[in-house]
Amino acid sequence: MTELMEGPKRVAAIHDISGIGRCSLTVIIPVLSAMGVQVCPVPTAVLSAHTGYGEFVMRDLTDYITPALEHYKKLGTSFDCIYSGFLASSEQIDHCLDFFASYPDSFKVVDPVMGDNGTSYKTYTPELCARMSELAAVADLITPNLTEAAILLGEPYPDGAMDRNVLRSWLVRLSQLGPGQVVITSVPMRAGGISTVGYDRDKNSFWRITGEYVPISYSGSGDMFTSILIGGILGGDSLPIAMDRAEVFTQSAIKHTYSYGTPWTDGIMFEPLLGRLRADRDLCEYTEL
Ligand code: PXL
Repeated sequence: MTELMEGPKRVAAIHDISGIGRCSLTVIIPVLSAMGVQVCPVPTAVLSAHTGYGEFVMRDLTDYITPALEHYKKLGTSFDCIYSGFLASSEQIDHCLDFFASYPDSFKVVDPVMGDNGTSYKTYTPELCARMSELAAVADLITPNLTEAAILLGEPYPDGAMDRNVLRSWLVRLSQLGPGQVVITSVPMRAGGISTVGYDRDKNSFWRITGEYVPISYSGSGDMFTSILIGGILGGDSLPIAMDRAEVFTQSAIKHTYSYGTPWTDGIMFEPLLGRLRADRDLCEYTEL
């Protein structure tokens, strides 16, 4: 009889930790923990505040990832999933590649964090952006926003709403970089609304979840979305169900935050809502793209 693995699933999260502004590890750890998943943080940098503040203090931890990986290998630690995000240097691409290669059986998720709203983040060099496709190449799932999808494909940032067929071709082309599953977040659609769209190459299926437009984009929303997506998939969700789970919670956290009128830099307010991540509901809001 096959032995069932007991206990929470374990995710190595290769991201920065920012003191204020709710993003990366300060979102990923509580969200995945609330879903019953253990997060093992592998910090890429420590920042006083995320880069959207313009001014911040940053300590680059490029020399940390490889020794940490060596330690985990020595201990024989296994991870159900390895999830990379904000990186502090282009060398960290090599360190992430080593991490992924050391765990061939883990579910590999790359959030190719590089920018938003058509511009790249302050600390992201052209070299770091150019090398992000090397990480995408080894991933099972990537979750770029529209800006990051355009950078990965070498396309200009779309200056208007997107057509369904163009979007389908972007999803397929991103998958041709390597990953079997691709999810693009925050896409303004020509048919109306802001959508999250997904593609599963093995099933040759395209999915779309339509969200409500809120005129402000809070830091950490993408980290929240991808964390819930991972928690759902590790719990057995299909891609569209996990997308729906992630979209519904993230939307409700965005609306919750909006009601307080806080600046976008304060990030997505989720603390009062975390308990809901455990709640069951019908996850059938998706449609075919
Ligand atoms: O949420 C993406 C992100 C993660 N980490 C840092 C950031 C950002 C986006 O601004 O600045 C430090």
